[in-house]
Amino acid sequence: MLIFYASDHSLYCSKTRILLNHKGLDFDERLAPGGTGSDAYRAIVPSGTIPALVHGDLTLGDSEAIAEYLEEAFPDPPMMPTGAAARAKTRERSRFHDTRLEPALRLTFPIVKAGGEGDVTGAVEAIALRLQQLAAIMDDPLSPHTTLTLGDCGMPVTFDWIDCICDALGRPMDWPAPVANYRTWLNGFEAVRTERAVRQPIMRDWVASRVG
Ligand SMILES: N[C@@H](CCC(=O)N[C@@H](CS)C(=O)NCC(=O)O)C(=O)O
Repeated sequence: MLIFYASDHSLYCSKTRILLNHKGLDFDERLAPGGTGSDAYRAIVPSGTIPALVHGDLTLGDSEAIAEYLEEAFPDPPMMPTGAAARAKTRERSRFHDTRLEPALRLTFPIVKAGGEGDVTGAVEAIALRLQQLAAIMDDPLSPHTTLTLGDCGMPVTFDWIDCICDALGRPMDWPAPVANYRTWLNGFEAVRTERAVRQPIMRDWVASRVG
């Protein structure tokens, strides 16, 4: 049995949930006891972060480590392409999500918490730059485009958060066409559609309760 420590609104948890569901894995989803960072939770997961996975004797934090473990432990259906170049492009996409796109989105969180006050233009421009860069990264014949990969799982819910927050801040995102097309393609996967449908009302409530 897989134990999955997660929360309702964490986009890194959405990334892992999409992967678990796409692979058809059974898992027991739990909240971090005492909350993330608590002594109780750090006694289980030393980093104190979500998502985390427990599988038998193995305890893993970090969505990338979890994704790569699940791919090796449960290889069917495969979520990595064949060939060193395409596999590397998959990892590049995933790392770009975690180290570039999500941190740009994260700039908006304190603004939302402050009721819309702060450097809205700076944050929206930072996200727009990352989306343009993503479009360029994917415009490569070696970039995987056929089946859902580890590199894709973080994107759909992060994209929804971008729309939700940018709309609420009065600065709707102007999506680069390749990324808009990529979003449509991602939505062809049931695990993506299910996760988006569950998370959208949660993110809307979170934003609406702060930015009226
Ligand atoms: N790079 C990590 C990021 C995980 C992360 O930032 N998790 C947040 C929730 S979205 C968290 O646990 N924050 C609480 C804390 O850092 O104590 C991953 O991919 O798992």
